[in-house]
Amino acid sequence: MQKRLAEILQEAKQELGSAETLARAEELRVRFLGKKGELTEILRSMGGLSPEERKSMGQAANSVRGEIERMLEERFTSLKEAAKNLRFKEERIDVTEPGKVKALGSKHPLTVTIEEISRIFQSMGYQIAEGPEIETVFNNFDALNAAPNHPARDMTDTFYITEDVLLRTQTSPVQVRTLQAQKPSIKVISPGRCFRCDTPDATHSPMFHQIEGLLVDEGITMADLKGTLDCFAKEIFGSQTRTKFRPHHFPFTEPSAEMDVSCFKCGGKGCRVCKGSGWIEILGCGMVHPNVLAIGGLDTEKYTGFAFGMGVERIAMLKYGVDDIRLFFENDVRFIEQFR
Ligand code: 2U9
Repeated sequence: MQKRLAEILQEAKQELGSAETLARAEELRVRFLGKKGELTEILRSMGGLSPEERKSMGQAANSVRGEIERMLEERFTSLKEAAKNLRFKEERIDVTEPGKVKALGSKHPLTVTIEEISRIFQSMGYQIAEGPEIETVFNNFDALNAAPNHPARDMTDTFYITEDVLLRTQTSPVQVRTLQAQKPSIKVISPGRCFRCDTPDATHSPMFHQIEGLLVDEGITMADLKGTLDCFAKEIFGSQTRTKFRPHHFPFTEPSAEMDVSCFKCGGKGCRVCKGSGWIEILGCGMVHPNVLAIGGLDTEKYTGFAFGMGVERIAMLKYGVDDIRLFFENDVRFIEQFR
């Protein structure tokens, strides 16, 4: 039995010496010290020995057990230490490494322009009105006093869905809806997408954006129109900006005009931006035609109003020096990110 004990100790020494993993060390612990292990068997079988033999064998077996326990403890400690060091090595973070820069998105320049124009009119008390991009021919043309043979109605200029339904060519139908739904005073702007059968080039796009405005109340005159739009021009192009109004024609307004602003680049002396004239055309406007007010159900003796409309792309191109409208719709990040 003594011999066997010495062998067990020797085996345990050898096996533990080559145990490379915690799982293997645990396996050996069970094998040598577990309830079914040989050492336990030996201790259990000592009942049949004489008291002297039992004493000396017990001491020997316990000393072997103690020695194996000590070796196991030592092995477990060193394997745990090694596992910890390996984890530290694997999970090591180099805090001096430069961070990965995440590409940040930015607002589209047309969104920025719409927001700026909207903010200016909102500060003057205008509400924002929105409406469908698919409209009736009535709201897009008839209600706006467009003659039955008006060229804009032509199939080659307008995207028709059916004979009576189309993609709106301007945001005016939104104001038509407002006139039908609300009583004066009416004070709205309508930013939105519009569609015309245009072949894309540097200044044309079949999809573009407009902001139109409408104010209707008692006693509204051309002076209100001029004051409002002059104020808008100074807000968006700077307080030095001067405005001038040139007669024009629209079916929905009478009288009608186009508003020019003094060139924000050269101040009016003449440069590349204003093509030497000192002035830049910005928008169209006029006093709402009585026919339009009447179709909207208003008493034209009591109410008058003014309206205006501008192309958002044109304003954005001027403000940001963009020379091709198609750049707005190509979604090239190298273009978009310049407006951050
Ligand atoms: C109602 C009454 C009147 C809207 C108006 C303009 C003048 C205008 C153009 C600017 C450049 C269109 O994008 S553009 O080509 N628009 O000049 N628009 S007054 O007048 C209205 C609208 C609705 C009920």
